[in-house]
Amino acid sequence: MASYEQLQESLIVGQEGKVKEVTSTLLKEGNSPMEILSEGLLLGMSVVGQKFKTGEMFIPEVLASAHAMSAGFALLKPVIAEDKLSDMYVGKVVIGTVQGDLHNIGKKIVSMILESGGFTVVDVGVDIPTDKFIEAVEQERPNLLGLSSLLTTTMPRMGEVIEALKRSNLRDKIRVMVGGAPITQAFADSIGADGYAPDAVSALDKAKQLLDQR
Ligand code: B1M
Repeated sequence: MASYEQLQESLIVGQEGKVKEVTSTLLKEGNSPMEILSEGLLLGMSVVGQKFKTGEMFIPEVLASAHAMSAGFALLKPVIAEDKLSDMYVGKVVIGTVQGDLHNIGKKIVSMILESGGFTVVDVGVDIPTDKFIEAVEQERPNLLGLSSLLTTTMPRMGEVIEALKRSNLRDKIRVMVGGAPITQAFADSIGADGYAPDAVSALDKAKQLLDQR
């Protein structure tokens, strides 16, 4: 029998093949894909973050873990999509990571969970300049704009996007949700975002709540 601990350990040491194998076994053994994601992959990745911070792991090792995480996540994605919480169209979201920031994994997971909850998601990618977000909002006309940032140095870009929405007369047509490891509710409030979510599952709840408030 496979375990979440095994999955975490193989992710931490960046063994992509083993991560795929344990993820598949956990799925075959009937574990919930959302639980495999949160108890296995996400917990493993948070250990990677701590080890990176304390200097026990370096960028090439972190990247190996990130690749392993993506490989495991790719196996879960179709199953989570099949398991849709709702088939109803809830709304449209444009989501991206702000300029200067290349972190992709959390945003991808948030996108996937929003899709599984019935949202149509347009993921514009990472390192997205403010004007590209404005273009995407003008083009896609989403109900919600999602901004992700993992670096304290790129957090201010979120406020700049909100200011640019105001200048383009788009602010009152759209809800803005922010998230990422360094983001807090207090920061979200300070830049005038409509909502903040600490993780992907609460991002889905928050997104629905924000659209209900329209
Ligand atoms: Co970077 N990195 N990294 N990194 N990296 C962090 C963020 C860091 C906290 C590590 C540390 O020091 N402990 C630190 C930031 C410190 C700070 O700003 N205070 C850091 C640093 C310093 C850097 C570099 C500067 C390192 C360097 O080059 N010296 C560099 C910056 C590059 C750049 O962006 N310009 C860098 C590079 C990288 C890699 C490329 C090696 C790799 C990214 C690979 C990739 O994404 N393709 C990487 C990784 C993997 C990490 C850690 C270890 C893990 C991030 C991750 O994927 N977590 C990270 C440490 C950490 O966060 N613990 C770290 C898993 C993911 C599922 O969680 O992204 O938090 P997360 O997403 C969550 C929530 O935050 C939330 O939901 C998600 C799912 O539950 N969420 C939202 C995210 N977005 C949301 C949006 C929402 C709502 C919720 O609404 C729209």
